[in-house]
Amino acid sequence: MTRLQDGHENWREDVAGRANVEDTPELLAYYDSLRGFHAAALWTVANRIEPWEPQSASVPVLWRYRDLRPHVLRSVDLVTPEKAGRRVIYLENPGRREVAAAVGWIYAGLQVMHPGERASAHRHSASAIRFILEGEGAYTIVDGHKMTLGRNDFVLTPNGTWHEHAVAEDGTTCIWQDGLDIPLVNALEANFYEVHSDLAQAVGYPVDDMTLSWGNPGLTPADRRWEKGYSPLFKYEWEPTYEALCRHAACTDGSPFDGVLMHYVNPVTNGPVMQTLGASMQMLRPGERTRAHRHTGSFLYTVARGAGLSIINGRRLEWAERDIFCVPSWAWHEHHNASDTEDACLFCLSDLPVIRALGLWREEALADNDGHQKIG
Ligand code: GTQ
Repeated sequence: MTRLQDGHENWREDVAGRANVEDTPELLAYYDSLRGFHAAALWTVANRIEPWEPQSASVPVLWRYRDLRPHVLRSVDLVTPEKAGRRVIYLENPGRREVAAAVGWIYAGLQVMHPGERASAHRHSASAIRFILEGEGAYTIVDGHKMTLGRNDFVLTPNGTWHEHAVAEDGTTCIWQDGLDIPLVNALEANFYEVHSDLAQAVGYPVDDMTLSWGNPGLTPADRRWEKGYSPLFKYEWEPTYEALCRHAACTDGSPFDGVLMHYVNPVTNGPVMQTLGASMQMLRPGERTRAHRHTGSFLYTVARGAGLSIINGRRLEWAERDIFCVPSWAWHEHHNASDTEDACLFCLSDLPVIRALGLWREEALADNDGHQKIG
């Protein structure tokens, strides 16, 4: 297939059924006159706006925690949460700078807080998943429910809920990963933002009540109803997650592409934790090397445990615990646990609920080279 690019926005393709109109002085004058009426000829852009397959602007990136951490900590000396609103260093994908995305339409940042610090309460149309990377004493209040958070736990702050983050006086410096659908909600031009009138919420329920009530495997509370579009289980803890992975691993070979992969769910619907963002945890057993596949949806991985490497569109990224990396939509990817004795666990944040709800899911296995990519 030949793809010719003429001087301006004319992506010609010499393929039957695709646009292939040569520029002539007459046509160029015609395009100019259309522009005067805020209109244009489809055949000048058709091949670009309807590519044969997804063309992600995002590139595979590895954010090494040991490189970023000192810079994140330095922000504590430079700005206060009061002045900054949120003291966050965000992950900027070189292909997604204008929309402040880490990958696709997903925003992610590292937020740091010292013991006794508290960020103001607010709410917005964007939804968030906050995954704890380090420190003790972090908590988040979501619509009056206080959720305490430890390493590898995460908390939901769904679309429209009041939320604020803090670290207890007797805690330690905490760093967590914020993952939000901000770029998506902005792309849909539907983002509202409100600061709480008191800058803080009252805690209206017993601490951790949502997880205590809704987080019991196979049991649902008889005295509660829940009809919202997101999970009532605001907090998902690491220990039961890891236990579930080990239990499942004991009776499955797992997937050749994903190893042992489990999705976090809304216990009421068994569907994703929120309408726009999904979360999963994936275990790669000692020495496990997955086969390459690609699918739609944007994925941000955080290394919850272990070390290894991933090959993403032929690029080799070596990761260690706490590192973050992304797999853009339709990018080939395969993962390899570097250890022959320890498992590795990858926390994964994605826009899968959107992709699935809109009927846009597609998946393909790599057929060549025993299902492995060539590097370079
Ligand atoms: O805590 O709601 O990293 O609104 C960026 C935007 C966190 C939050 C971020 C936000 C938040």
